[in-house]
Amino acid sequence: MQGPAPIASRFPRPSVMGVVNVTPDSFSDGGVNFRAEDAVASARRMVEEGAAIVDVGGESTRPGSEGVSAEEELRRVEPVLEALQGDVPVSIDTTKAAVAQRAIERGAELVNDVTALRGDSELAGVVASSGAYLCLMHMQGEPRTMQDDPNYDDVASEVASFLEERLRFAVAAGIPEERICLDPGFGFGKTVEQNFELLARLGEIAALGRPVVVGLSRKRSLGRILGDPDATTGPLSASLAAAVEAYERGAAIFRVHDVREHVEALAVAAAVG
Ligand code: HH2
Repeated sequence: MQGPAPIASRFPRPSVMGVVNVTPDSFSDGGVNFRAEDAVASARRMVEEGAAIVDVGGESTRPGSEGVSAEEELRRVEPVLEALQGDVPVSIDTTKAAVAQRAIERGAELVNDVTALRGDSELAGVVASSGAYLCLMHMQGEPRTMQDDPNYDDVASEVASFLEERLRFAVAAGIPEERICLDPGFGFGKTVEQNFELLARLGEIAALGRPVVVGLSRKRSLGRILGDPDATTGPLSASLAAAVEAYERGAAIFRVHDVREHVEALAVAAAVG
């Protein structure tokens, strides 16, 4: 049997991944898509607007969040996956093997794991045996406490070394390198300054040779750089600027809430080259 195409050809630069949080409490869109029918309608609209894939998640990872059980996560996402199966390309945003397994059975082609295979020890096996694509993301600490005191000697080189090590781990667990993409994890255990340094030096992550995913859309650092020290989100205008800056430094896949605007902004960036 022929395996899936390498992730770089399945998602050419720039590709947009639409965010569909089936949660009551996500920082960016909490509650908007908590009802399955709303989530399904959002996912379909995002594909019409040019998303290459939609990232469906049933657990918020916002700073301070506690997490939910696999049963609750499945209760949220499964009806959505079922409705989208066969029509809409889906990524599952989960750290849990049981959720990933069920999502793959329901057609998910990518597993987006914000723990980079450090959470559930069964997850690597689920991905390896399924042929799914995998996103490995950097996070310092865990969502509940990650923004308490983020600390690095050199944020970009530490994130790059971490991702290189997790890539080796995933490959050793039987997941082909050509199916893996890497994400520096903007906002996951990083101050505003650290997030912007990481964005400026994103080329060092791209130099690892794997497609780079970025999740900058609506992140609080964008609101804070605009002068509101208590911002918990950032505006669309700032999200678009950040996406273009990331594109120029080699990012390939853009995890965003506002699909049409990002598709348009990135088309301009790509036309410039
Ligand atoms: N950010 C969030 C969730 N998952 N996955 C990847 N690969 N990269 C990211 O930057 C990323 C992610 C947080 O954003 P959101 O899903 O909008 O909010 P919440 O975690 O509160 O559901």
